[in-house]
Amino acid sequence: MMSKTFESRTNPIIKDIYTADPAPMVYGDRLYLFTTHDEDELVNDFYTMNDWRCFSTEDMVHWTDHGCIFSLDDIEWADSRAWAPQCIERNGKFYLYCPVHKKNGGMAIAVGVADKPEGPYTDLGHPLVDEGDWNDIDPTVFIDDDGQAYLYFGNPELRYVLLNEDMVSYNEEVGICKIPMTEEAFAKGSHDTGTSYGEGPWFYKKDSLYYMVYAAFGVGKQNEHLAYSISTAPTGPWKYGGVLMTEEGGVFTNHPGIVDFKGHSYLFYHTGELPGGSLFHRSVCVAEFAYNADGTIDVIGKCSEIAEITD
Ligand code: FUB
Repeated sequence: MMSKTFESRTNPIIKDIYTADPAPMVYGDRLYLFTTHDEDELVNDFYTMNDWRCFSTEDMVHWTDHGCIFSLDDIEWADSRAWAPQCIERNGKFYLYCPVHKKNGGMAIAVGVADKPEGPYTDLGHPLVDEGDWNDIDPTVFIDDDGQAYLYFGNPELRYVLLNEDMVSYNEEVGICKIPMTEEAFAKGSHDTGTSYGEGPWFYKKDSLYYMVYAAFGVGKQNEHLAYSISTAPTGPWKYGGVLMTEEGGVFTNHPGIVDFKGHSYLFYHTGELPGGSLFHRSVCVAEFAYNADGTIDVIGKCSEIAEITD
């Protein structure tokens, strides 16, 4: 698809298709927003998601729609569920980590590689993470100051691997590490581990603190809220930080993506707010927020207006 431009001063940002699972990435003077894509027509009344999309902006209001940048058609071993991705740059290459359903069953994490943020992405040819279970979804990637790259993922358990310098393999000696799913780390909740951690982790570092933001299940709640945990080390121990966005007014899922861009801090999330919206027809939104002096974050409200960056 040829790219096209549009202006959006209100949430949801993208109004002509349903998008979910936002994953922002700053590269140069642009913010790139990777999303999943909820198809209009559902198959088996379930998430019907075939490709990944990319949008970019210099000011949060004027966007370029780069269209489909990677799809199930590009992954020979996958057949459905083009779920929540994240992209990162290393040594001039771009790596897009994507959960997919394998033709022979179960979920696994694919990697697309490209020379530009907006692709096109080429599949590695095999899964990067494939444990043969259903936990291998929602990858989040981060390169620490010492060059070590981490790929966290998982529902209902939070797990990680240490990526090698090539970003398309991981340290097999260390293997796949399981984070202890404790109430100290993720609060009491109603998901399978007994904690609130659900899925959609978003891992990053700000100043000297590591943050794990995620979709969470509160006790007695139907929909996901967003919560966060913090640590002074990249592999924990994690300490529960609090609720980031409540479930009120949302759809069953929510999914965080956090980034600093031109001096502003943003939380990307999704809702069912577009006309025709539903749990399977979601839309990506953004809210600006500020950190407290000690690194904690107060509850962030869903918002309608998007301010243009003019400074
Ligand atoms: O969009 C499909 C799945 O729903 C994602 O992988 C989860 O994070 C949830 O948003």
